[in-house]
Amino acid sequence: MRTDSSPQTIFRKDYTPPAFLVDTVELGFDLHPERTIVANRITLRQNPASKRRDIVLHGEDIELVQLRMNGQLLGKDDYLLDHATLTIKKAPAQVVLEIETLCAPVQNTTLSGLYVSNGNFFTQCEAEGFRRITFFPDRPDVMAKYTVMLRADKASYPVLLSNGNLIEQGDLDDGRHYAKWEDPFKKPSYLFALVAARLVCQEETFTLADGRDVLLQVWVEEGNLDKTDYAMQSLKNSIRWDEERFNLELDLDRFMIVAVGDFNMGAMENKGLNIFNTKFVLANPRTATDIDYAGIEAVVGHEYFHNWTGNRVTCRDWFQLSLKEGLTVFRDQEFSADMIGTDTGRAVTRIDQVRTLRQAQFPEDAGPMSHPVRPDSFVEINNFYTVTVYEKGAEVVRMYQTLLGRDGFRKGMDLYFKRHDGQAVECDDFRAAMADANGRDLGQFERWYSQAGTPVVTARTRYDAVKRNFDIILSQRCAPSAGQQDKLPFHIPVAVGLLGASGQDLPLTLEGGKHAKGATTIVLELTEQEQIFRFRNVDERPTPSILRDFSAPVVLEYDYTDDELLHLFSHDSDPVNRWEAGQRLAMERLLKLTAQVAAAGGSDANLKLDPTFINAQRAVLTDETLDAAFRELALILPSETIIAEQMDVVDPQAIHTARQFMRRTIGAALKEELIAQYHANQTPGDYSPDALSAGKRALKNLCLSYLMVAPDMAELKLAQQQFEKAGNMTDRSAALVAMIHSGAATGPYLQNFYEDFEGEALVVDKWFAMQAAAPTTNVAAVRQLMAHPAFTLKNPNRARSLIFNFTNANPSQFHAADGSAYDFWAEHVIKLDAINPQVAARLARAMDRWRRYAPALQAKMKQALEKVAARAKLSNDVLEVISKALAN
Ligand code: B3K
Ligand code: ZN
Repeated sequence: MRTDSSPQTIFRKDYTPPAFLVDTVELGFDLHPERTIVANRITLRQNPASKRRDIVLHGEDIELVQLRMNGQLLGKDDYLLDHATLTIKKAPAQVVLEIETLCAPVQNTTLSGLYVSNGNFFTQCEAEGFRRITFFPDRPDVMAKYTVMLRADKASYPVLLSNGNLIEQGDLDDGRHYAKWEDPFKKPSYLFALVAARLVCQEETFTLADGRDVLLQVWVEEGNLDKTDYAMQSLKNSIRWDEERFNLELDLDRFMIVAVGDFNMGAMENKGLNIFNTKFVLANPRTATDIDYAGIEAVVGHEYFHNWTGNRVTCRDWFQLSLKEGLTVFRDQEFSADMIGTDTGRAVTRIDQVRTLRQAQFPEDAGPMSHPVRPDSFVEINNFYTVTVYEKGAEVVRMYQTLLGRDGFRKGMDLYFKRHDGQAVECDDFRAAMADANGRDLGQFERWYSQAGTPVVTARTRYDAVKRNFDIILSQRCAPSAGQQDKLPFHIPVAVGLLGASGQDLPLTLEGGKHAKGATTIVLELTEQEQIFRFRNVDERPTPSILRDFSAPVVLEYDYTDDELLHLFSHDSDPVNRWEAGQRLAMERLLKLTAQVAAAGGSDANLKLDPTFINAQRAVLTDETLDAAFRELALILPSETIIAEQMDVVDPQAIHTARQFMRRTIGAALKEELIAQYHANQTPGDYSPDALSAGKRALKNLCLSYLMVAPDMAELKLAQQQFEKAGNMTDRSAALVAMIHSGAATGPYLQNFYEDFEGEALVVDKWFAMQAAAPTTNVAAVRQLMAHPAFTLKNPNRARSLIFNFTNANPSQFHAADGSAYDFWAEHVIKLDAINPQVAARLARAMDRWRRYAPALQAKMKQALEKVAARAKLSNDVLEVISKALAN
């Protein structure tokens, strides 16, 4: 909470090295929910790289009991203490500080620092939570060795965990016990963790590539041990994968994952002691969907991979966050793709990544919170754990691999670790390692880190039948963003292929290019504002397939004809561009239909969908040579949010009506084929989350959802039967969602689902989420759901399941003409802010794109934003988001 100081903007250019370095940290915890005593003994020494002599320690919401310097008790005149820092002026060169503080974990609803969840103790220190535990130079470039002594009541907290290795444990008086942990590696404070809890674990000994045996544990509450297999399997797969792909080994004797129900984000990579949101650990076929399983694999991988990219080599300052996050997301994406192992499987994961970028990152890049992958300033760093830093950051890392090749990328990684193991470094250091290891100049590539906004690449082509030349003229531009009026050209890899009339890939000869003979995809490097690329020996006018595999995070403009798009949609050997052609065909039509609905005052009475499009959809749906997972993606229409991003003035109701019309029309026209595919893609037998089975379920359930747009009795029955007979959560929840979205009476089914899963918090979250996102659920219905006894604002998963799914995934209701949902939003940003500023600030961002709506909606949105802004007591988190939204 903002108390006696107004928010300060912190700038990357103001970085200075720490005045003092910390060598060792000895922490002692006497854990008690109301009153925990923390004893902290740190050895510090002057940093030769700094001229300053003051020791500056951060501290927040903790009470200082006692402070000693080199054995001497310090009095109030010996240091300066304010709400955020403790400063000792002109300290000696070598210092031992002994600091005793008090905190009240059970009162800590922010879930940052030390807190209590369901009676157990957990910590979350990234980015700046360690200062809520003890006074410390809480910045990532201060790396130290930690020893941790935990003491707590043995009956209530039988399990005591911290980073590294357990070196001692035993009983104390009064029913208490202790455990002492030592982390052999130097680490920044944000990677500290402790757990004191009543938990049980699944454990296993695992042999590393070098023959060493390590202990792997997954800790959960009793009663959840039947849901830990997949997390454990994913952990073992992650360890193996990092050994094989990057030659990186687990460096500890023990690696633990602990699940907690109250958690602000997905998971946290604390050294040797990863703490996870239960959502990304717990799964069995009865409670978890295919998407949940995929999420567990990705997040377990992600946190494990951080052990090298983030922990061994960490960030110099928080502006460098993407150094570890972009790289680690890229690594987890590659891991998930390799786990599927097929080319189409890999493409399907790539398509998912493109959808996320368009759904969330492109809008962020074009909105008030727009920032470069390496931001230049922030008020609250927690607001910068964004899709830009993570997902666009991963795209930037992927482009190195596209430009340098897989081997070149690996060389760059090897050099990066060779140079920087044990250090806190910058994004520039990573780029330098990539460049130096490959003898390449990547100077211009730096602009991907420093310039915000999504570049637009425009392509034109010309064919010379006499000379047999095909030219692709590429140009680039990027709209201005906050503080960046003029953008310089980016270094953009544009992968290109050319299709002949019968759909085959033409062998490519690029003028001036050095490519393997017979290559059918070539990466063009666009570095100037405009460039011409000439292909020789082209016998016929080809159809260009541009930006294959989505080789750069850009918007591609090319004036494709419908015929060309249909040609690509049926033949492109690059599955990502094949999918993309279908999206373009759909988007063109969706935008036209939306305009027609708007012009007709909201009516869909006279809309038409051309048979060409329907036939193309039919062809893909019934093409048994294609993976089910790919067919499903090819048939999903662009989301309402993505459609909205293409419009100058957004009309959410018209978009919804047009998209629903299109779905209903496809559903009716392809009814027979949809039913046939529904039956052909059943997955009888034991549930398995593998990609092939998951793909079948996805296609089958998409068929069901199309059939359920305007269902007849037989279709309704199909959904009801699936709901009743389903042997897994994927099918069960898909049937229920289809019923809810169809507007059919679902009361008893919802009730039945709730009763079956009342005791499974993650499934109750789904129950709230599916209702919140249904276009039939208005704000009044959401308010009613909030009165349900299972609802609470205090648990982030629960708050997100209902409130965020309504504000972010139900646009036609959130933007109801009377503005009532905006009032609801303002009310809950304010309520949540008093509990948990990080969660509140995420909700605050639902209004980011308010300026793009019709004037009447805009005015109401502005009012809601101003209502929040007018509150006297806002966290810096929310204040930053709201003031940026309102700023001109
Ligand atoms: N590094 C953490 C995120 C911490 C978020 C702090 N607000 C999880 C991850 O990216 O792996
Ligand atoms: Zn991460």
